[in-house]
Amino acid sequence: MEQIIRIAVQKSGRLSDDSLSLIKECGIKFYNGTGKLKSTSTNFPIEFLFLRDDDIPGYVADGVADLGIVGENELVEKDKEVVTLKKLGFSKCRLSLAIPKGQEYTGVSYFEGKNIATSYPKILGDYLKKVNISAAIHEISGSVEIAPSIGLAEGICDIVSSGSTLMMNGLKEVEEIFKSEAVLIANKDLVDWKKAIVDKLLFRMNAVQKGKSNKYVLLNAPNESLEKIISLIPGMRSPTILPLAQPGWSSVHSVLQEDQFWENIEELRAAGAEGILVVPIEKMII
Ligand code: PRT
Ligand code: ZN
Repeated sequence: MEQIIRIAVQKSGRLSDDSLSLIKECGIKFYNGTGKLKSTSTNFPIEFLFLRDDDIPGYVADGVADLGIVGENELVEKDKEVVTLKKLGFSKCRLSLAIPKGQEYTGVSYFEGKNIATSYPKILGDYLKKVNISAAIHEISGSVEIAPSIGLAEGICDIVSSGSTLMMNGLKEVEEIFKSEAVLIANKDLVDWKKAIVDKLLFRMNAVQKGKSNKYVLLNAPNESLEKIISLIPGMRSPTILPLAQPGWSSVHSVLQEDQFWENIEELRAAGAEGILVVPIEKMII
């Protein structure tokens, strides 16, 4: 049998583009024609199944797919036994309770004895149990935000990202009950040769992610401030220092973490650095 793993990705929706870009950034080539349900990479032992996101946890749990990319909200709601290998950092959102804007919110006891419409009955049910509230959960599969205005429920529990859908429907967010982002999941009983391919893929994904969270920095500095500057940007092992044509000056090259970026740049300027260039890194292997 040909040794190839299968990954389930969302066919079309909010997860699709980022899932496929991540795979492409890992150097994995494949043909993704519209309407195709399956595709095989031409340069990596992986086959793609394009599915509704709702079906991905189940396919991975059953072993129809070895891997899947899905939102944590869908994963927890479906409650299937799979292994989460990695948070992927995209499709971030939250699952929140919301009520009509005009209502006074007095805390979670507001929901006692009320009706709540949602597409996430499990996550909501678990939350209500945790906070000791008994409310009736009305499961609906879409357009949850209109439930209060048509008299179906007094409140809703739905995915929120910018908040504009709630606002447009005269609702306000009152409790965040779950945070979500896309995750890479795997079947829990992968055989060794499949695990080896998954490890190769993870190695590439980690390199891409590390690259994204770091920047390559080039700057010029007077030689007398080099010591201070090196202490600010230690880099992967240590920075590269090259002499400039102008005597007494050097060019310093190093790597900086994106999240400390502005703070570091200010300190570098204060230490005498100038001509600072910040360049994205495509991949980073340490
Ligand atoms: O067809 P299929 O079943 O595959 O897709 P789907 O329609 O069920 O899901 P899709 O593509 O809409 O979302 C896939 C995943 O993206 C979700 O499971 C979440 O993990 C994640 N995600 C991130 C979101 C949002 N952001 C989001 N904003 N999922 C849905 N929304 C919707 C939300 O339901 C609400 O209607 O957007 C609206 C709220 O957005 P704001 O920006 O107005 O607050
Ligand atoms: Zn769905």
